[in-house]
Amino acid sequence: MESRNTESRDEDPGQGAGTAQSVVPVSDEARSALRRERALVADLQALLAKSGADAGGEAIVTLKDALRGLDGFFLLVVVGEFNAGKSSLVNALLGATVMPEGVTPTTDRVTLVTHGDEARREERSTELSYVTHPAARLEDLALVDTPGTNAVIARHQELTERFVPRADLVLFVTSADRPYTQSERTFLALIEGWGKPVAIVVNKADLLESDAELGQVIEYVRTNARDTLGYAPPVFPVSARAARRARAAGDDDALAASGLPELEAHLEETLDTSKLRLKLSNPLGVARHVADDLARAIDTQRGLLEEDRRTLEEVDRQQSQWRKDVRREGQSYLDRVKTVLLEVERRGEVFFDDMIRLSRLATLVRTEKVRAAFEERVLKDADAQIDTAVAALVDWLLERTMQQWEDVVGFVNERRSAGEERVIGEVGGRFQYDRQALIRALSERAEGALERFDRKDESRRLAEALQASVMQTGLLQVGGLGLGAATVALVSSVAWDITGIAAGLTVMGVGLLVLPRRRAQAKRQLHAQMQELRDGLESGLGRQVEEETERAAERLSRAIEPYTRFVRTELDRLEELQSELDAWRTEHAEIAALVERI
Ligand SMILES: Nc1nc2c(ncn2[C@@H]2O[C@H](COP(=O)(O)OP(=O)(O)OP(=O)(O)O)[C@@H](O)[C@H]2O)c(=O)[nH]1
Ligand SMILES: [Mg+2]
Repeated sequence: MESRNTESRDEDPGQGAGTAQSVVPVSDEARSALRRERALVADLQALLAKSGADAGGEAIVTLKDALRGLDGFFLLVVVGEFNAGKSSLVNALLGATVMPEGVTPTTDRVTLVTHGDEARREERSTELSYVTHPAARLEDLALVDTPGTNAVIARHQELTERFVPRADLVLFVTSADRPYTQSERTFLALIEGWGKPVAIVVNKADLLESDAELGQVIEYVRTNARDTLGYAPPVFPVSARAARRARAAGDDDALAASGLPELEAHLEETLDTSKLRLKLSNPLGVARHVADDLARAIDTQRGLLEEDRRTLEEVDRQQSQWRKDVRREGQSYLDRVKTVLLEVERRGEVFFDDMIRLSRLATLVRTEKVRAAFEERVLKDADAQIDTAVAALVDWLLERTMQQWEDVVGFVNERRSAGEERVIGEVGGRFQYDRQALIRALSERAEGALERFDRKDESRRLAEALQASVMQTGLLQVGGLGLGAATVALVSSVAWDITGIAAGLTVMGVGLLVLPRRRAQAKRQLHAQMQELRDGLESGLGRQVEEETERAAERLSRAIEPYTRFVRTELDRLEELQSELDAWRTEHAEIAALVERI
């Protein structure tokens, strides 16, 4: 994107050396309109600056130029396709050969012709020439000849298009032998977009055989121009060539026949009656055009942001769904661990039934043997099974966390491409830049999170965290040595009890009264221990899973947060901008109505 000097253009046609040509407001109304206009344009400049939409600063410069134009010449700008006879018309209007004419694209720079005591030409740059000429007509206005449009040389069209906003009145020249082409229609629409008043000249009228043909051409041009402009502009058939010749020969009839005097009369009348109004209308038209562009930029930005917001909401929705899923799925892993403990308890019951009986008395008093039997028959590989279940939990949790980031990468990449194909000017430079930088950063972070995701490391960390919470339940002490020792102590005490009690009781009595109670007591104790273990494990592991989930969710929202914030603040900013622009439009309409009455 080409960036241009935002201070001012280095050339400033329209700024006259003398102020005789500048428009001095004569009435209070005009003065008030002028004052409000300046404020209005300043407001728009402020809005533009605030919006960041004017990437190259071009609109600001255009507005500045329009304001400066208020103090300058009334600019009658002659435009049209190459070879239509613009330069010839300028020469005819001045009654002198001021501009070179030619059958190939001739005029290669914008040429400002103003009044001067002697004819002089000054090439200001490759884009602009200043010409002075003593013609009386130039005391009222400055004539601007422009390079032709639709020429092979694209730069010509560009120069002219860039000059259009400065015109106070546009003379649109079309050639009678190829009236109103498609590209002329496009160009006229552009002029209308700047709110310029237009008069159309059908030049080279001498090329047509008859008045009837000329009438047809005029009707054709008028109808089509009306379609483009929305109103019927004045259309003047002219032969610039015939007018020049007639003037040189002093032939009034021929001059009248050339059509030029009618055009001149129209120009004079316009200047007499509407010069000030047109002059004051110029910045209004330019400002409206700039405001329309701004409104479009706001719309585009808003559209993009609304989509972004929808996507972020979708991510949010996915996120809470993810949490729900993780919680639910996590429960089934916890159940696996609990099942291992339930199995231990069940085996314990069988063990007690089998162990605590009279016939086992001899074994029961041998602590070591009881312990070995308990470990072999009850505990078995419960430890290893719990380890396996916890490892499965770790794997699953890792899988789920990574998947969450993968989803984010997917959505971010989708948003990343959105808006990228838009032209900077259409969206706004700062906005576009910020948004893309944010999304890129987010995308990189999400992808980085996946890449850096060292499965081994992360799974070791998770496994350690989960095992720590298994430890905290005391499973290892009870389950390993601890559980064995406690049970063995319990069983042994039963054994001593029985032997003690047995001294005063019959064997029958022991078998019937003491043993069932002791068995039940042992089972209750084991059950209570196991219950406590299960609860401890469930809440410990559950909390751990919950914490991990929170952690992952938090990491993700932290990554997305700058983007979310951007979308929110930008939407707020746009809303504010939009309402300011609406207020601005109201003021614009009021001033336009005021100017219309002048
Ligand atoms: N028959 C006829 N030819 C004309 C008339 N006006 C201009 N021409 C010729 O048309 C050709 C182009 O005229 P220019 O005035 O150079 O046209 P222009 O629109 O300025 O062209 P560019 O500067 O290239 O954009 C020249 O050969 C002129 O002599 C006219 O009224 N009748
Ligand atoms: Mg020319």
